[in-house]
Amino acid sequence: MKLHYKPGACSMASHIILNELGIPFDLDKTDTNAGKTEAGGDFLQISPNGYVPALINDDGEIFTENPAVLQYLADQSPDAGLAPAHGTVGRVRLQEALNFVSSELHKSFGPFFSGGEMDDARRTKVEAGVARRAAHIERTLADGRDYLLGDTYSVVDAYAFVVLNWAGFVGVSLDAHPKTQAYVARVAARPATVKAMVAEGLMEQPA
Ligand SMILES: N[C@@H](CCC(=O)N[C@@H](CS)C(=O)NCC(=O)O)C(=O)O
Repeated sequence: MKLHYKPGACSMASHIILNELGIPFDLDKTDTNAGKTEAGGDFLQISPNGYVPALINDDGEIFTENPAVLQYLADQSPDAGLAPAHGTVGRVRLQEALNFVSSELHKSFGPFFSGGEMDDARRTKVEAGVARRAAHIERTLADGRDYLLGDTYSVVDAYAFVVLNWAGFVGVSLDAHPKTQAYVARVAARPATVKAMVAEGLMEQPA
């Protein structure tokens, strides 16, 4: 398999899950602005929408869109238990959570990365939007569960972690959401997460 990624971007969720599953894979760092991949490919030929992640399986099938890519990966190793079985309430809960992270939490960070300057009023509004979505994560964790689906880690935790971790990079405080902060730290400490962050150049290899 090959994962097209940008350091620290949402594609890191798939990178973490590939590590969690121990599936052999290659990484191809992608410059989405230039539409070029490090290996010399024309990224728009691979993924016409021009954004990561794009996952190419060993049959040459290309998958995009985080919720689909993450479920595809989980389904490669069902025994690893990173997604509930198809046709169960648990699977619907996973899809519900993945869609929330994708269309609500992830997109609420969009203005920070769209390149335009934000004046104070706009920034306050954007931060409030992030806070509203973080409050949903906080409510989900309110019953003391360790992960978004319960006590078991699943693919949505990798995705939620990557997105919530952007808060620190863009200077948005999660102090009002202590369970969410503890959750981010919990997922950050997993060896598969550390390995992906080191490989993407986001942190030094811990001693
Ligand atoms: N709907 C897509 C969105 C993916 C996305 O927003 N990717 C960002 C990185 S987090 C990206 O590649 N942006 C570059 C661009 O749009 O040019 C998904 O869920 O996979």
